[in-house]
Amino acid sequence: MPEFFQVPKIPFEGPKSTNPLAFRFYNPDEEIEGKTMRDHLRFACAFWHTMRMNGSDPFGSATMLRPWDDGTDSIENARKRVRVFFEFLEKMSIPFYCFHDRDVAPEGATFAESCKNLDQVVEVFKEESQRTGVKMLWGTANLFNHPRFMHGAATSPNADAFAYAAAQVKKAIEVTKELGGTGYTFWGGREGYQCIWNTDMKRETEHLAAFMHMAVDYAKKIGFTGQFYFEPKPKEPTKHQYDFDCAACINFLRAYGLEKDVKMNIETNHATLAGHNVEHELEYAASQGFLGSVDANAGDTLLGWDTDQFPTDVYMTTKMMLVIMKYGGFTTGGLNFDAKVRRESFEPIDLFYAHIGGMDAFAKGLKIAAAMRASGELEAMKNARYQSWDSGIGASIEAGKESFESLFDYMMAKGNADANVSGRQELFENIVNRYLFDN
Ligand code: XUL
Ligand code: CO
Repeated sequence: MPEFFQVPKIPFEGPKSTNPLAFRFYNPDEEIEGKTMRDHLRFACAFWHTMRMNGSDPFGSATMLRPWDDGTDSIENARKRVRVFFEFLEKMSIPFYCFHDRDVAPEGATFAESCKNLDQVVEVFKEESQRTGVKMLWGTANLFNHPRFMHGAATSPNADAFAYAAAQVKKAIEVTKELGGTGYTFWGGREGYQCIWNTDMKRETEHLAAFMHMAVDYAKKIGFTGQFYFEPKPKEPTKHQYDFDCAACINFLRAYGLEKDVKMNIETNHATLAGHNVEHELEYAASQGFLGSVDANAGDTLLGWDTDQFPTDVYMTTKMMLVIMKYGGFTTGGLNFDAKVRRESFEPIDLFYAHIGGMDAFAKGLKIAAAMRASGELEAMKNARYQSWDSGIGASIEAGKESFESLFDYMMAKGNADANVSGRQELFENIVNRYLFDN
């Protein structure tokens, strides 16, 4: 088989290496807390970005040099892209991949033709997955590109758009099952609205719930045991997305009885668009029992849209790994690079630099987080802030033994609350930096 990239398999060379095509920290077999880095991080590559982004933006046309791609929508070209993709995954030691149905296979003139196109490409995924051992992390359906979804899919005022989307997701779940995928993601796409005057919000959210129930029911029927994920994003493309953030999504899942079947897929750049940090979203979801998977990327601090950049900030990856490890790590989920190279980074080799950077940033974050966990220093300082809850009145409140009346009597007798203790934020931050510098 021809090689599409003139790049050798990326080796691990250790922290002293200056080879730009080597890992300095990502050493897949290295064990941390009794588990390999590969299993902690469960990296996945996003087909839509790595294989399909052509560098166009609203002001400029395509820039990417992709010599293997003939630029057509033919099935042959689509099948070839899959071979190229797996060569990349193998060379990068990335164990998982994700795709939308329409990234991998062209839309046909009819729904039946689209399904047939997809089957022809899935055939190659199956072959390549068997050859390389690289597996599907999660599948999904593109319910936002085609004009039929201009008003949304499950939340469209057009019942036929809903029906088309349902048919498409049925097929996408089948394909995910066929490829042994361990998850299926719902990202809202256009599930939201632009204008309250023409929108029946209640009806639309009920339709979205009905849609997800149909997906869960069908998965059970065919024995698809993968985890469903809901991916929050507050805006873009619509002004008000119904899946704004983890809190909104979890409320939606609980309100409509989906909380047992759907967890969260949390994306860094979506968190920042919602005015949160990703660690906030991770902690919120995980503490409520909804941590599923992560779309690992980064936004630009000065830009207010979804720039989907590769994550390189070790401070951020450390915070992310701390939450993920605190809640026992990934089961079905992983770190999917929902990230694209910049329009100006148009050569194939930039795909390698980008993924190496992201993987090393997370490997380093994992190591720092493990060192923090091993010493327990920060955890102990945090726990000390809450020591008033460990005994006396605090322990009694936590045990459910107190009421407003008993606390009224308690304070009447005591006269005043105990003095507060400093939060020591700056000290915490300095200690965090010590771990960053020393590990
Ligand atoms: C869009 C986005 C999607 C989902 C999958 O912002 O993140 O690519 O991850 O549909
Ligand atoms: Co995403």
